[in-house]
Amino acid sequence: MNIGITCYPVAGGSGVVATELGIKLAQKGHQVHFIAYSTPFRLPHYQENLFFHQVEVSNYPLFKYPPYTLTLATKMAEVSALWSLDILHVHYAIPHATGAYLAKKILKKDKPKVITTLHGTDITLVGNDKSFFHITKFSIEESNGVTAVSEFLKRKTKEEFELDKEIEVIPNFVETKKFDPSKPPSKRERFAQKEEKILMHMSNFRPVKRVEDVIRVFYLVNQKIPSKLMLVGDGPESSRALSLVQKLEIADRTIFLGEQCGVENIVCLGDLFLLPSNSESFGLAALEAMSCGVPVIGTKTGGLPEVVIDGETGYLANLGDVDFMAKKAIELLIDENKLNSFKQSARKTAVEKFDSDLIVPLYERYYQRVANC
Ligand code: GMT
Repeated sequence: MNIGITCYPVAGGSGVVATELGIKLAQKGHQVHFIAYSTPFRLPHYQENLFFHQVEVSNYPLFKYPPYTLTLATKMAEVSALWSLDILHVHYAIPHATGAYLAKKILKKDKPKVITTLHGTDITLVGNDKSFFHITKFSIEESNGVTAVSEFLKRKTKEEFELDKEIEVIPNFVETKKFDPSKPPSKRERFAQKEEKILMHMSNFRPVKRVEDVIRVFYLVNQKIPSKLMLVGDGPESSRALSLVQKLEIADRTIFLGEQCGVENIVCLGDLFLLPSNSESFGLAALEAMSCGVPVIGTKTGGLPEVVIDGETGYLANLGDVDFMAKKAIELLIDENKLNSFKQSARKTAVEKFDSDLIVPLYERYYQRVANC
């Protein structure tokens, strides 16, 4: 099939899923056209069947706010016509589903069919901000197909927007051959002594991630167990995180790595992964950690319970219950047998439930179904 994919090209779960999906589809012989304002950050330099089309952002002086959705829609229409796209798959409702709707109006054709994948904050944060409510609801309703990355997100979307529309749940996936604990990662000794455990967190450091909870959990764990905290990513909460680390006097045990490429080499160094978010629609970072054989300590909110099996591949706590998370982390880290069994279960779950070879065909089947409607 000829497939257009639009996503946010910067670091972040939805961009990662869209890019990895495009790469896999291209490997399987589909022609994949990315349409975005810059090259998606996980896109390889060159791969057969993969194309990138840049959306211009006009800086004409009259435009205090450049109308990105309009240039996006124009580019979507151009690429759809030129490359006879069958499917235009947009990730994140705002503004991508709206751009796709406009592109279809420009084209005045039945093809391409528009599929919108909802990732989470497009619904939980952006979508129900009153100023975006109607356009989000409209753009979802006008899509030919809609998918959500978890049952939680499907329920939430239907409730928030009072939608009757069918939403297909296709969970996120991980390439378990890449996020593989048996591959030797970057040198562990660069970050921690042999006897020290490594706790890991990776996110875009937005308030929803509760990075301060990550640091407080580590602070309690570190009082009992020689350990290091590795923080991967960057974002608006980075400065607060840095201040808290200094206040708690654990700066010598905390490693801020910032945004990184090749995170599979870093995440595999962890003994435990911390994700105490307010609400994750899925928690792709947790899945990538599990694929590396790293158990997850997170919160029993949102879609995370669909990924992490409480008491088997990690532990899930009430929101903000830092003491419980620290207690469970210590329990695991001092019991080598238990830790190993959790590590094995985490890897097994990722391989058996969320491997890209299992999930990508679900998208292909869904494309076919929508294309034939
Ligand atoms: O995590 C973020 O804030 C970024 C966001 C995105 O759209 O890039 O992530 C969302 O989509 C990911 C991929 O489907 C999910 O794994 C994350 O759970 C979800 N984030 C939230 O729901 C907060």
